[in-house]
Amino acid sequence: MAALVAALGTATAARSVPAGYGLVWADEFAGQTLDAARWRHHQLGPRRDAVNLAEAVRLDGAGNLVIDTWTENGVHHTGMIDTKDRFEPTYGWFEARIEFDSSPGMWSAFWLQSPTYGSVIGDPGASGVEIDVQEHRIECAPGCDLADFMTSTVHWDGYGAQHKQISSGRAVPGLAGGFHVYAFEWTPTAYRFYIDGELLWEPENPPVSHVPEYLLLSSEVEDVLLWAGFAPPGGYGTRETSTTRMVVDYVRAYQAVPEPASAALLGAGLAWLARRGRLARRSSLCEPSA
Ligand SMILES: [Ca+2]
Repeated sequence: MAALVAALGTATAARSVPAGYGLVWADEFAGQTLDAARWRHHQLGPRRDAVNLAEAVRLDGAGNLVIDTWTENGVHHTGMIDTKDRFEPTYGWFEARIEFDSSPGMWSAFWLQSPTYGSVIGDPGASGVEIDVQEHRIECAPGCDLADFMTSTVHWDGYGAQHKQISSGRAVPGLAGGFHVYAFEWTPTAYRFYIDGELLWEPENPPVSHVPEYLLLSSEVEDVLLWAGFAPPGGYGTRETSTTRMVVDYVRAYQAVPEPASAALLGAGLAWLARRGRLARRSSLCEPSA
């Protein structure tokens, strides 16, 4: 019995999706090729200090999406994908199980973006916001070690002079090694960021987006000391030899499920019975004692 209780306790602790949510979209990356009905390549061509290529994004045939980063002839290559025009939810619970790489000069992320980001300055609810659930880097400056940090950020009001952001970073021992589940809950009033089922950040009075947003998985290179550190002098290795990669086991999206009609009827019936019981008790109290 004790073993059963312990097992149930473990199962409860590991379950991170709140009650009331139902799965509405997912990619378990079980096939051999990226599903074009779910994903598209994001900004192919030069971006920052790399060139995004479609072939940098692949399924490994063992149930994982892989985004490789490599260097050929002095040029870094990597990739990004998004769900634009395919899956653009408003509100929900979004989670991805990811193993990040720890190479300097690059970072990888699981994030959401609004197709109308920055269109109405001063109204992030109508424009949408950029939500970085997790941006993984290992450096940010000399002596700065971010390998075990979960860094979540919300950007709004464009990327120019009006740009605003709130950010939270917290050390999570062991984050740099192995898979972890990064989750984000977006409600009409709140943002909550989780790792492995543990709440890490819930900003007060956040700029909540009330418009559809698409999901992104990305790796980028920015060969700058004060962001992700310098890239290795010789690059990341060739496509065949590089071990710099982001591996994603799954991405799942859940949204609030309306109360089933049968449950609502049952609830109304129980409420009626309770009222009737109270009335009956009240009337008996009013009856004159014998
Ligand atoms: Ca998988």
